Amino acid sequence: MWLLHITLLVSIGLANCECPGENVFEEIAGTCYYFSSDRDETADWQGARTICQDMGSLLGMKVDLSELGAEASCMSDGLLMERIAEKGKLYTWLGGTDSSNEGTWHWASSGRSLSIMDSRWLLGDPNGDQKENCLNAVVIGSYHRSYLNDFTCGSVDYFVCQIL
Ligand SMILES: [Ca+2]
Ligand SMILES: [Ca+2]
Repeated sequence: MWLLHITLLVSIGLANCECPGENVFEEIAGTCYYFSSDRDETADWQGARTICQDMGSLLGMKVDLSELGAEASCMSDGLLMERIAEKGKLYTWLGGTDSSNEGTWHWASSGRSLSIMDSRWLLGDPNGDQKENCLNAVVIGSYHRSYLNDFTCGSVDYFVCQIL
């Protein structure tokens, strides 16, 4: 399914917009994101990473699952979490994991750490111990907000890629 989108992306090319492929990536405060929910595209965490990275290979750019807390995208972090909530999907993969060292979270692409004290975690999360080693954004409908949540890596869900 995503091959179709890549073809679209390449055929549109790097036109005059800041993010490559018109209507493929969405710019939020200067950072480019790809929301798979716009195309009803789902994958498990590793599969989602691969899709993001393959996009990057085709574009000659570094693309991976989205990360929060990078200096270059600090302006867009909060807006991204809001945008995920607006998209309305319950779960959206982000690029964090604690699979290599249970309880120690880091962003897979950059290697930067993600504190379990970060205020963006859902109250009580991370809570999955060895069973939940991948990071998603969970949308709590009654608050219209998204929060960080550790989740089963094999779950097939929407995801958001970022040009890093
Ligand atoms: Ca875990
Ligand atoms: Ca959890």
